[in-house]
Amino acid sequence: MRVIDHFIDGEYTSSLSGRQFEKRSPVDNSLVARISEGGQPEVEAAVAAARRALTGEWGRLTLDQRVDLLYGVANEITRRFDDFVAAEMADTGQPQHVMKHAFIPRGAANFKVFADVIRNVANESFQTPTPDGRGALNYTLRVPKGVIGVVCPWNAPFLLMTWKVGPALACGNTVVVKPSEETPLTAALLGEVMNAVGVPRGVYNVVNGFGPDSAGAFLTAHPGVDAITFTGETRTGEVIMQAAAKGMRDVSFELGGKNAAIVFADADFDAAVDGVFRSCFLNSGQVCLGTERVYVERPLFERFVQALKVRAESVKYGRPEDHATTYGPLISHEHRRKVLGYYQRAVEEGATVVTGGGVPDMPADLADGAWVQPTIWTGLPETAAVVREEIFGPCCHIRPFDSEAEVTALANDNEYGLSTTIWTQDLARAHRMAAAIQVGITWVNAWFLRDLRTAFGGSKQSGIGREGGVHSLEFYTELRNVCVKL
Ligand code: NAD
Ligand code: 6OD
Repeated sequence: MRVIDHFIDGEYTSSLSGRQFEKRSPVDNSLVARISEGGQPEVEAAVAAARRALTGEWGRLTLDQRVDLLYGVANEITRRFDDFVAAEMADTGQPQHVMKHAFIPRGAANFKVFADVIRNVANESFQTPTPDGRGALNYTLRVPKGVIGVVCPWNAPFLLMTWKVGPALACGNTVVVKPSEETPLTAALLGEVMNAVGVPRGVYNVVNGFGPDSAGAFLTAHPGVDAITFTGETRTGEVIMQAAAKGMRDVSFELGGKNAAIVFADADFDAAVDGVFRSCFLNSGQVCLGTERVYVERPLFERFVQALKVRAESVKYGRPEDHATTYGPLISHEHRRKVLGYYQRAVEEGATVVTGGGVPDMPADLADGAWVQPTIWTGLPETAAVVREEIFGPCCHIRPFDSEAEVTALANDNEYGLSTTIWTQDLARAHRMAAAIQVGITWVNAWFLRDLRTAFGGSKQSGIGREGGVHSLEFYTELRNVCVKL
């Protein structure tokens, strides 16, 4: 059986304890690999390697040399594209077209874009008047923060990990990554890429393991970690924030969401149905930016619900390698229990189940996978748990609305504030609403259309800080001001 080890100081290593855990396929529950389970000793070794690398060969590289290495990483990911696609499919069970056209290409882009950003960023300078008339020159130096702890979720593992590792390395830091215990494969594979390209040892480290009382908690509590970047659930973020308080370490958090899609009667109907369908059901609904609340202007309501139902019922379940497959399983049986719990709760709260609501009939070879049906509800009050809480599954509640003011208030009435999509031909209205809705990202007539130079992050309980473009530099570097009397 295949074993996935930690990647520490440029080498694959098993755990001192010899402990391993199983990675099972979400598709059929077969054993994919055994994973070395890290604890305090592995975190200690990885943080020590990362600290050494800061002042070693990596720390001595010129900016151009560092940028060239990051381009090399991106090109090597592209050369090993099929390996990354296969690894991510084995981890998540999601269809190959999603991997090939969205998630894996972003891995390469995450290194290139931040190499470009760091090469082109200008530092501020001021000519400061002084009483003697000679003046002074103030300028800033941008320095790496040090060792960055990177704690990752399972839903788009390679995209989300490289979204943090790319800018962290571009800025000259070193990293210790703790991938999700559900999806360790692509983080491990990236170690091979780093070695092939000649990234110095200790710059990129991976420790596998769990969260509480395990690798995640040990890493985030480690005093040798200078800052922590985390993507995952809001409640986990609260725990990590407490760990980071000791030693005054900075945090950047991308957390949960309960995102609204708003469809006006003047919208391009087919585009809106297609966009809302993707935002609800891509990756089986396991996208932080995904839609779980849909608000449709009343004249369009019935037609829209029926059209979305048709699309939801047309998904093709299957193995990720099969070209015909459009829809995969949830990440695990544990997550399926949570999602099915919400499906049950919706019925108890009085929902009309438009479609789905349970487990699909699957052929015998897939029957042990973590499958659930895409699900649509109507008829619930805004107080219902499935309308308020993040489910992180392939489901949405659709409700009619009558005015811009009403739907703006509905969209804002939630503790999360990650993203919104607005479907309308009236761009003046779209701009007005984008300014009024309390989220980090608003899409108008689009969803998950990304320009990596833009600010990305959440409001309210959806996160702290912004990453993307120069905003990532704010987190992954510190500014030192130098004042020179002339
Ligand atoms: P999670 O919070 O359960 O786990 C994320 C990571 O944190 C895992 O690696 C886990 O092992 C680790 N962890 C758990 N407890 C920890 C602890 N006490 N100390 C240190 N590390 C700990 O999240 P998940 O279930 O893997 O991912 C799904 C969640 O992520 C959803 O809420 C989703 O909205 C969110 N998410 C947000 C974004 C965004 O950009 N805002 C993107 C993707 C996912
Ligand atoms: O596109 C990104 O940079 C990003 N962080 C996407 C997050 C997707 C969440 O599932």
